[in-house]
Amino acid sequence: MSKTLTEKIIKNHLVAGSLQQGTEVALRIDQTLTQDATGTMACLQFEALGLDKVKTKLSVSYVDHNTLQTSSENADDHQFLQTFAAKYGIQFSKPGNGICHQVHLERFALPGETLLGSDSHTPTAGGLGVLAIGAGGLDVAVAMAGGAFHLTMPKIFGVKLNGRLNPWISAKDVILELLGKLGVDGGVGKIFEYFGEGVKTLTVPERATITNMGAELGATSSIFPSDHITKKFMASQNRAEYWQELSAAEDAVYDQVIEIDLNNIEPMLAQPHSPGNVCKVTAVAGLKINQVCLGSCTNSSYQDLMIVAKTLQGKKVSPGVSLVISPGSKQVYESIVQNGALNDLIKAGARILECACGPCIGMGQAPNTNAISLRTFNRNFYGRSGTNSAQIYLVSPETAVASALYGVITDPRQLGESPPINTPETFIFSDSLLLLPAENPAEVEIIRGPNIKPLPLNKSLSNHLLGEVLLKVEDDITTDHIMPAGAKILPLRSNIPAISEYVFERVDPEFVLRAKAKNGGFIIGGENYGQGSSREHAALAPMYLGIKAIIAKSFARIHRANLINFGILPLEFLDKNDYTRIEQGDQIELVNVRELLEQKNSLLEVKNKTQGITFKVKHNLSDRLIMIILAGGLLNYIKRGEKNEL
Ligand code: MIC
Ligand code: SF4
Repeated sequence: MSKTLTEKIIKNHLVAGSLQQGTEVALRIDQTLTQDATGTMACLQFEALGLDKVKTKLSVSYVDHNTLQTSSENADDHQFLQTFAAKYGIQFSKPGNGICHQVHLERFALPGETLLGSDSHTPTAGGLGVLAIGAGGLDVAVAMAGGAFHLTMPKIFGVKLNGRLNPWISAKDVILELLGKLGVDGGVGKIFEYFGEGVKTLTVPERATITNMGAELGATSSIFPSDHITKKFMASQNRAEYWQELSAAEDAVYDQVIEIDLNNIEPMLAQPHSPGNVCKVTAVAGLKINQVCLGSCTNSSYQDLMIVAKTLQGKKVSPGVSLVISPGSKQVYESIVQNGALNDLIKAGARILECACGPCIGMGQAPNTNAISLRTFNRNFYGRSGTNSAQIYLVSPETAVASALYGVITDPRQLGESPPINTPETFIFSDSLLLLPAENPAEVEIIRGPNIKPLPLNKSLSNHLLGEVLLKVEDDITTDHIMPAGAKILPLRSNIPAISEYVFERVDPEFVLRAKAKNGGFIIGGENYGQGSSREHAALAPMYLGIKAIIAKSFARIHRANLINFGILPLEFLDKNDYTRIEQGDQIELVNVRELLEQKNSLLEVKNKTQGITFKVKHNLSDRLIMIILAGGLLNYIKRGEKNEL
C-alpha cells in the first residue's frame, strides 16, 4: 500500500510491531529533548538505568521553563542539569538560549528522524518533517538509554491545505480553526499529516505553529512534508546539507481527510478557558483588554516578532494595555537587535522579557484581577496565568498587536496594508549558550542542590484494591488542574514530597489532606482525563499520595502513559453512564486484580460498597503494559530485567 509520510518514517524506525492501527509499535528514537521542568526527573531516571552515556544520535537538555530564580531551587537545578549533560553526552542549552522547541527547530531538527521530548509540544519539530512526539520524562530517559519508544499505532489524519492565507491571517488562525472544528480531544490516537498545494505557501516557522498546537487537539503528533521551503529554512540555519526531501506517496491513503481552504480562514481566537473554545475575532471584537503577551513555543519566531515590530513602528501601545514580549530564542532576539526591530518594539512601549517560556507557564506576568489578557500562546487553562479570575484569550501575533494598539480586541485586517517581512538568507547562530558534552566525562562531578530529592518508586500492584473515592472531576481535566505549575510550584519539580502538597490545589484545596488522611484512594474522571502537558508529576505526585487507580470515561495519551509508568491503573468505564453512579466519598473495592490482569482479562469489576452496586471497567493494556503495571511501574519492570527493554 502507498504510504503516508508518517508511515514511511515509522517503518524506517520500527523495532517491533507492525503498522497495523491500534496495535503496539516500538520505535527507535534518533533524538531526544528534555526541558528543565521535566528534565531533572528524566535525569534521575536515566541515572537509575545505570548507563555511562546516552545512546541516541543526539540528546539536548534545555533550560527554558524555570528561569525565574526567585530563590535557589531553579539555579541549583540548572547546575545539576548542566553537569549531568556534560557527563552523559548531552548537549546543554543554557537558560537564556530560548524555548526548547524553537531552538530545536532552528539548530537540531532533521527531516525524517524521530524525536522524543519530555514536553507535550515536541511535535513543533514536525514543521520540519520530523516525527516528533511528546512523552513523560521516564519514556524519554529510556529512549536516551537506547530503549525503544512504545505507542499504539495511531490513525493518520490527512489535512489537505488549499489556497493561500490572506494578509493579516496567519498559521495560528489555521490551527485555531482546526481546534474549533475538532475540539481538544479530536486528535487523540491520531497523527495529523499536512499535504496539498497550500503547504507550499507556508514557511517552516508557520508550519511549526500548526504542528505545535496539534498538541491541543490531543494528537500524538503532527507533520509537514520536507520540501524546498524546508531546505531554504535549513540553509538559513547553515544546515542545508542535512536536508532531505520527504512526502507522502501521491496515492497515500489516510484514515480521514479534512480540507482547509487557506483563502477562507479568518482571524480566530480561543476564549477562556480552553484552546478548543474557538470563535472568530469579529465575534468578540471591541472587548476591552488589559494585557497582551507575545511569545511561547507557538508564536515567538523571527517572523512572528517582525510582524509585530513593523506594525508598531512609529505607534504607541494603548495606555490601558501592558504588552510583554518574549523572543523564542537568542537567535530571534539577536536578529531583531541587529535589524533595529527591537528598537521599534521598545519605543512603542513593549516590555521585553528573556527568551523563555515565562508567562505561558505562569512564571511571571500574572495579569491583574479579572483581567482580559490576549496571548499568542497555546493554552488558556483556568488559573495557568497565575490569576484565577483572569480571562485568557489565545490569538495570533497579528490579532495581538492590533489589539495592543487599540486597547480592545481588534480584527487585524482593520490595520490596512500588511507590512512585508523579509526573512534573512542566513540567521545569526553564535550558539554561545549551547554547550557540548565534556571531553573527559569521568572528570565531571554532578552537582546536586538540596532541592533534588530521590525519585520515589511505587510498590508492585496489590491484588486487592480498597479505598475511598477522593475526588470526582468532570471532562477535560488538564494536568494543570492535577499538578499546577507557576512561579510558586514549578521550582519544586525536583522534589516530589514537596510538590505533592499542591496536587489538585485549584480544584479542591482539601484534596491532599484527604488523600493523606485516607492513606490514598481513587479518583473518578470524565472524558479526556489528563489532557495537556506531558508532566509526569501529574502521575508521580498522586502516586506519592497513594492513588491506586483512576477510573475515567477516557484518558489523554501522554497522561495515561505516565500513570502506567508509575504503576497507577488507568481504568475506563465500560458503560459511561456508570460515571453517574459513583460519588466522592464512596468506598470502592477491586478484588483479584493481579490475577485477572495476569490472566489477560480485559475487564475488571468495581464494587461500590457505599452505593451497593457493581460496575465493569476496562483497562485496554497491552501484555507489556500489564507487566509494567504489575511491577509497579516502568523503572521497576526494567530493573527486574524480566524483559530486556534497553
Ligand atoms: C506546558 O506547556 O504545559 C509545559 C509546561 O511545557 C509542559 C511540560 C511541563 O509541565 O513541564 C508540557 O507541555 O508538557
Ligand atoms: Fe514552554 Fe509554554 Fe511551550 Fe510549554 S507551551 S514549552 S510552557 S512555551
